[in-house]
Amino acid sequence: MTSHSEHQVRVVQLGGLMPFLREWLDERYAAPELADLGDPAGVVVAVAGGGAPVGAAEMDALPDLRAVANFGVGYDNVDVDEARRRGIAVSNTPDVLTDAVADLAAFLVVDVLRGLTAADRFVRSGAWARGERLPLTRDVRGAVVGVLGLGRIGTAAAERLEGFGAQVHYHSRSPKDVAWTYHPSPVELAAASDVLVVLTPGGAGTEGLVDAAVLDALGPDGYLVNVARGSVVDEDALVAALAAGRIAGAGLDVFADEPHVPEALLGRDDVVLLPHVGSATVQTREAMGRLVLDNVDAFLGRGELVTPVPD
Ligand code: 8YV
Repeated sequence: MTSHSEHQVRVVQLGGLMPFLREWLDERYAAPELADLGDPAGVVVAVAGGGAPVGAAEMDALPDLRAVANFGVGYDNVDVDEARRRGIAVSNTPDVLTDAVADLAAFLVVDVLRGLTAADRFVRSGAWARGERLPLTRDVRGAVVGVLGLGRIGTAAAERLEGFGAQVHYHSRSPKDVAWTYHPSPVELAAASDVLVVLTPGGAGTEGLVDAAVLDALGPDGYLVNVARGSVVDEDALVAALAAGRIAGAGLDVFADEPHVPEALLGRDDVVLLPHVGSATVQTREAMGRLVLDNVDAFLGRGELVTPVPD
């Protein structure tokens, strides 16, 4: 531990950070947690992660704050409008996690179609040994995978799924220069899809985008995969659609109120539930951490962030 009292503290940790990144920040900048910060004067950069909120209250507590470096490509935890009003710049960690999250999206598509996680439970429960049988599952080849949000991660997921022989359809705010089939609305995409894969950003602009109408368009043979943000899906509508058999199943890495998962999902064999692990590999999390440090260094050195969030 570096003694904070001997230094002018310029960087503060806003919580939600992984232990390795907390160590790096402490070693490099002697950066305390906000709760342990004495005098906030002179703190110009705050580092946040794990969805820890950064809003007016945090900004009020740091009168000299000029930049927020967020550990994560998603920055729906940061009140960017409030930051902009106060002249506070915000960075995220794009690109370095694209492959890991796209991998997980593709794995969940394969899992829901082939029933892998349910099959693992079948073996562990002794059902196989007792001579019980699992129902047959579905081929990935030929399945229509509808990517909702064709950004960096959506595109990388689509490429992977094409490798499995799936047909890619998508919806984004506008059509992209790609060979995949565009649909002008989430409902139309869902109606055409066997698996709808949510890969939009979170935040107010996409809240509840996947609602009961989208789930009904997906239909009783359709699956939902969400590796984006829980807020994009109306979770109550999802629970109701699964309970009524109005969709076939779901693969979920994100939830509306993490780490809380709706009780009604826990006992269901037609859902795969993961604890928000899209980017959770050693290599990817370290690369995200290095990019956070690059942003902090660049801001302290020349007043600029390396990967500012888009306007
Ligand atoms: C992380 C994520 O789980 O990058 C994001 O937006 O959701 C994930 O990579 C999280 O941000 C790290 O705490």
